[in-house]
Amino acid sequence: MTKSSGTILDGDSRPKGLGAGMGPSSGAQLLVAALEGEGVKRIFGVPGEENLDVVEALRHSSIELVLTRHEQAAAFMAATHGRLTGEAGVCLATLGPGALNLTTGAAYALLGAMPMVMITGQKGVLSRKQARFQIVDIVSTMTPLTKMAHRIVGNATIPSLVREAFRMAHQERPGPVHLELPEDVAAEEAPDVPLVPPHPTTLPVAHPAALDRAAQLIRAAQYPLVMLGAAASRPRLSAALSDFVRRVQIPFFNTQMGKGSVAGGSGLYMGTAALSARDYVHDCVDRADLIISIGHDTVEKPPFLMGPDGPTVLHVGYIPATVEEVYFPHAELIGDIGPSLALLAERLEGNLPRAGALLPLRDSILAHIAARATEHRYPLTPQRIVHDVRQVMPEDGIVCLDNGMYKIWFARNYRTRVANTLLLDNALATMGAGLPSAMMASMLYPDRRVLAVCGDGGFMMSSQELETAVRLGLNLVVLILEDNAYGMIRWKQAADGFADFGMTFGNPDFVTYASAYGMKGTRVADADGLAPALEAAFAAGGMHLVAVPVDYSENMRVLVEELGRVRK
Ligand SMILES: Cc1ncc(C[n+]2csc(CCOP(=O)(O)OP(=O)(O)O)c2C)c(N)n1
Ligand SMILES: [Mg+2]
Repeated sequence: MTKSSGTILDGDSRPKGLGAGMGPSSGAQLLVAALEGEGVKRIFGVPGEENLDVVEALRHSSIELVLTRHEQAAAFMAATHGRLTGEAGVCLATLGPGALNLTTGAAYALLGAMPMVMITGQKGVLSRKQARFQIVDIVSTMTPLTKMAHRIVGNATIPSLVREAFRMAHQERPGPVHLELPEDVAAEEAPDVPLVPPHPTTLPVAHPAALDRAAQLIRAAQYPLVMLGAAASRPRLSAALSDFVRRVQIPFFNTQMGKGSVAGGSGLYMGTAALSARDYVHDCVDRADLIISIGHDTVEKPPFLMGPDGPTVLHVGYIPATVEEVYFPHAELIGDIGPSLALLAERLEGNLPRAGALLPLRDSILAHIAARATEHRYPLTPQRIVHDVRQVMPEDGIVCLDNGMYKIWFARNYRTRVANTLLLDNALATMGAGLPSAMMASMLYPDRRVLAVCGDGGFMMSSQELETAVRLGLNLVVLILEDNAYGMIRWKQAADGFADFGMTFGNPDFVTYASAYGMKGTRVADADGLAPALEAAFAAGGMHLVAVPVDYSENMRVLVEELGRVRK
């Protein structure tokens, strides 16, 4: 057994990866070589002493180690890498406390179907020189939070396990996987085993019989409506999906996570279901006799509630629908969604006289949603904030939301014309992911405007990552909505008839807070100040924080009184 770091990998002169006929000589080096073989460019994380062999191998690799200030942020970033590119993001943590800090990120990726690979360290397994110090059964902890959780106990298995981990992470339905590499296994000499290279895969397309059945249902419908769900936002799908909608001309609405998946101003958008019932978009949902539900994933808060007398639902998905009390499709079209939809469009194009039967409802739905968007009030209304943000964001700009009351307003009111330009989490719906997800978007798309939108509660759950963002030299604007409260819960409390209790807090002066990180900060001081502040922040480049006071009395007025009931 040799501790290889510093002996074989001497200095910085070694070629990247496995070059120059020099095979990896430790488990850690073999792991890093396998990650390079998967095309990994960056690893996000917080190492511990149990990862030091891996860190040393990374030092000599082509992979960049991106330190974060909390493991949770590393996982949110890696998951968002997977969500935006379709390629698993990778994060790294040490044993026990470090690995436990990845768990919320694991759940975020599992519920959100985001491919991610988590690597954690562990004390030696061949001997126990530190008894049970810091030892937690992380593989068991990760098992219900991942598609696969595995301890590496022998270096010969590393190439196949890494390949299997990426295969599992990417395979529909995508998600997180976990590999634990104990420090003595990492340091142990690696046998001469070849890497397992990835190969291109092609998903099966829906069966002709299923396509015929689906086409028949759609042709028979008097009021057909398309619903685009979370899986409609898979990066590989956007062109095919837009093409399908253009060819069949059936109006569509989307779930929160399906937003933007049809490109451009199709004229067929009927709204976003941010609530489960009785929002304006449900005017058309309630009238539809057939809903073609593309990529719906029941991790999302239900976009409509199926009942015994509701419309027929045709589920189009990479995988079959999960049956729920509120979602039990009557027919399914399963297979690679893009090519399956192309075959379906062939059967339908030019042959659907009732395609646009629900379109007459469109203007009134969209007009209701756009109401009061420019109201001159201070603190600003949520509608005004959404409106002003849309004004300064180009079509390809990316808005990344944390979780709070404003998410409902952005989901309902923010119009998107490009896939994955409003990133929100309607699956785990965790606070704290907004800033890290925006950091990842900004790293991947440095030429696009990226805006994180956070409540004053959620922002403070990951605000330490401002240091990471400044250190990485990112261009990013962070908008904080200040109500000095956990506003969403305060709203629910009021809507449910409880007394106003226990939901308010104080805040730091966000402008001073920003300057402590070496970034610029602005506080919006009047009703017309938001758009110019955001514009100036983007124009200046670099990291910028904008704080805006928000008036949440609109929550009650619109979402409870106007829409006629309290929603769960
Ligand atoms: C990690 C986590 N803790 C608690 C919650 C429950 N929760 C949902 S929204 C919310 C309040 C969010 O407050 P803030 O970020 O200030 O946004 P606001 O609603 O005030 O705009 C809470 C506590 C959650 N979703 N995630
Ligand atoms: Mg708040």
